[in-house]
Amino acid sequence: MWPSRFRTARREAPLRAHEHLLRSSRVRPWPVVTFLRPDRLRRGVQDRGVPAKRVWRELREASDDDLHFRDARIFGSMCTEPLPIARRAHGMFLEANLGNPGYYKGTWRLERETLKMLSSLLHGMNLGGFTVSGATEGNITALWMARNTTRRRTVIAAKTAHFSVRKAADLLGMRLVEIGYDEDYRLDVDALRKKVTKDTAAVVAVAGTTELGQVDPIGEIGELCEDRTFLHVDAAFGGFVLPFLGDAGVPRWDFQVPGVSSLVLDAHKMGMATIPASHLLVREAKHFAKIAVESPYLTSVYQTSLLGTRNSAGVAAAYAAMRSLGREGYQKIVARCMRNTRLIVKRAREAGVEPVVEPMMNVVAFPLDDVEAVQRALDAKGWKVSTARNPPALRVVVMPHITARAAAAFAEDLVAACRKLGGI
Ligand code: 0PR
Repeated sequence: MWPSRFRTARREAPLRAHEHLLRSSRVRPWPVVTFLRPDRLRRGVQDRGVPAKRVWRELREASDDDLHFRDARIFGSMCTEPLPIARRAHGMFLEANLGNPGYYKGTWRLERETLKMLSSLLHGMNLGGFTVSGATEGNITALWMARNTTRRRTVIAAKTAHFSVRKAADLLGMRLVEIGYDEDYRLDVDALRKKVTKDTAAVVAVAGTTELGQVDPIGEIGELCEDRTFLHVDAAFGGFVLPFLGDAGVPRWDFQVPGVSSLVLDAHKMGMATIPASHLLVREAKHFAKIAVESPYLTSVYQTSLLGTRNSAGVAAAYAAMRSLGREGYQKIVARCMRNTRLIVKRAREAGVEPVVEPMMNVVAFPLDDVEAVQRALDAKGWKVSTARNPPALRVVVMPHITARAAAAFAEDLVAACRKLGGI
């Protein structure tokens, strides 16, 4: 039986242009799979190609129906407008396929250079790694390595971990043990201590939780895991924020912690690159050997990636973003996001709305009496925000496309909506 979301997708008529933009993503679940009924097909592949002009018009119409980061209305996404240089780099490397690296030595060099930059950023020595399509692929690959190296099948993660960990466990036939969190919504180390056993293949810790931007106590988790089990850090979001926050108040979270075995960070989130660009870094080479598959007719003898044909435009985009920004560039971007986040928190606080936790990064959540009513009111004003489950709250992600003006205008509308609907 299909889960209800899928059933909804099946029954509903296709959305009309524009209509979907007015609806809140939370209020009505999105169709996740499109089922086409033959009687609804307007056209299939036509025998003759249509003129390019017409194709362009169709593409423009589709793009006009999308939301765009440049409009500074999106507070519900962890992605942002890529840097112009990353965009151009992406376009330059559309043919490259690092699944067959011998043909694309230049792209391969860019990947190695990117990994070197990341190693130094993350306090790693001799790390192995490669570009992946996103933290989902990174999490799956890390747990695949952990399962094959340890020959165990249990994964432990906090309930606050991203749902991609659940996907990974399911795919890999591993048992996921979900544990609780402390009063700051960070993985509960005491609960972890009780659960780590000789059957534990891996622990997943998060540096920048999806819902609240919190960082699990990775220093303590590392001590617990060292020489006992594989520790994977999901820094999909935090990977390009934490190194640029300045040292004050940032706990150890990267390869500085000896127990950390692998780490994933998304360049297509705060890294300012294009989608898809993410990186998986691994401390010990032996883990790669455990997932290697012979690829005899390719220029590589073995493949150690989940994907065969590998996106390589994202490699160039990540390289371009990191080279052109440098530490200083990222520091400025992160500082601006944090200023805007603090401004929103300050205005909300003045109106009596406290965040769930003091934001460490540019993600903040406000617990409200009727979260969805406030979300709808903001939606009607053109602001896109999402919601958190744990606790139920309005989730605001303040990405680099948000200007100071947009943040101030959003804060006013947020306060007004909260006064009217949110029980303050
Ligand atoms: N780990 C963490 C901590 C994440 O936040 C995410 C994605 C992932 C893993 C998975 O990363 P990929 O989706 O890159 O494989 N977090 C966002 C989320 O689920 C992804 C996202 C981004 C969703 C932009 C929507 C959007 O508009 O919310």
